[in-house]
Amino acid sequence: MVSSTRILTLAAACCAALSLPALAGGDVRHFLASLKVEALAAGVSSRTFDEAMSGFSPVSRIVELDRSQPEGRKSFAEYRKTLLSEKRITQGRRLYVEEKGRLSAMEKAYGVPAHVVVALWGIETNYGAIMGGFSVPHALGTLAMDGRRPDFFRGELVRALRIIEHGHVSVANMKGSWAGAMGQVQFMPSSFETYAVDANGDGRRDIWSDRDDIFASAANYLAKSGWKTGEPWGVPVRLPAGLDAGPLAGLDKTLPLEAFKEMGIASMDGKALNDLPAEASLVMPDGPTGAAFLVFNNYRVFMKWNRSTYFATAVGLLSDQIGAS
Ligand SMILES: [Ca+2]
Repeated sequence: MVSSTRILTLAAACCAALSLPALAGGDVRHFLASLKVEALAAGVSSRTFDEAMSGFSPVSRIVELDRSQPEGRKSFAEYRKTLLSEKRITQGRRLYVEEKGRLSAMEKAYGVPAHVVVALWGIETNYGAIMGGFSVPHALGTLAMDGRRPDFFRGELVRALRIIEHGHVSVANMKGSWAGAMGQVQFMPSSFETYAVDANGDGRRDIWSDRDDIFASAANYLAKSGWKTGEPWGVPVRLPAGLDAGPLAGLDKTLPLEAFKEMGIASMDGKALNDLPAEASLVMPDGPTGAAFLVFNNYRVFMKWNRSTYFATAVGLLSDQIGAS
């Protein structure tokens, strides 16, 4: 049965979408005309533009999703349970072994460990299974017309068209999330232009279907964002009873590891924290009563990929599970 609240929500969503000036045909034509001038100036051919934007009108589902942001009602404990399922861990371990050849080449080239790249791939798209089924140009066009950060999304759209122009992907295969994140590593077009790599030398940077390119592109992103080879992302820790962790927690506070050790903070099995980077921050995604982690430089690198402690911690924990296999 559909509740009345649900009906009201649907009605609100429907009318919010319909009230968009973007949905008026004349505005779409005007938008496309001015966008085309910009795209052509950025090196996109008229043919590519017409093919990619053919039949474009703002996608009301995307407007709805965009307006229901921000997420984050879930606790980290719940998020972790979903993302670090047994199935995802097992599959990650299997792929880590199966893809040893490609992953070793990637490790050698970028200094980023294989288990970290496999974990990112697993968290982003469940190892390529869920890339999002939206046309990236149409999704970005919708967000560019929708008023929230129009310049950002318009710039991303022009880049998306340029990626097609350069032959990295066809219009039909340029699929991604509703927010325009593309392929198996969910790069925005600007990240693609900066970090995507053609690792197998076929002239295309194919983050949609080529695992050489997918692994190398993810590793290149991390390497260029300051990854320190040989350092861990972080470590789950146990706090001593009675420690008031609230004022210590947060990425804005960095302390010598020794200071945390002196407070009695230890590894989960109660052992001393040795062989770790000299500076750390304490992260407690669910607040002072939840799980605690001491994190290092490479955790901040995860956060350059996605500015969420939930995301960064989940990638780190999954990488530990995969690496321990
Ligand atoms: Ca390639």
